[in-house]
Amino acid sequence: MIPPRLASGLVVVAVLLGMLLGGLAPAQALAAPARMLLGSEEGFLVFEPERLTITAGERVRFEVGGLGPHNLIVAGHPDWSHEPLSFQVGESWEQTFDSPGRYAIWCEPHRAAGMTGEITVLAAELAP
Ligand SMILES: [Cu+2]
Repeated sequence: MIPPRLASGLVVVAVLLGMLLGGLAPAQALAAPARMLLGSEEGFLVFEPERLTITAGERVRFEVGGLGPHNLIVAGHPDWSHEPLSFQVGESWEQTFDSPGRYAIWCEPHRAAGMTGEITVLAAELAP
């Protein structure tokens, strides 16, 4: 058993070490990816959130949230799109968006049903 006082001291050291390393490493590599659901958990044919704003170079984790099949088409960017249909709730992939701009997105099978959205990629120098 580690005495409680020593244990809390170790936690403080771990947190400080984390902050130190966090300050040295590129923030981008450490930040958790933004997350977008394809299909809501209630089964609605939507992206959640419908609009997402990120910074160039940031990655987004796309995850099937409900009743598929869904895919992701990014206007003008077949390289960022995920054309294969995903059937399984929880299926996910990540994509990095490196060019600033506003990009319409949609799910091919459900575009007519309104499953559309937008991803805004801000230039890194404009980011807060
Ligand atoms: Cu869909």
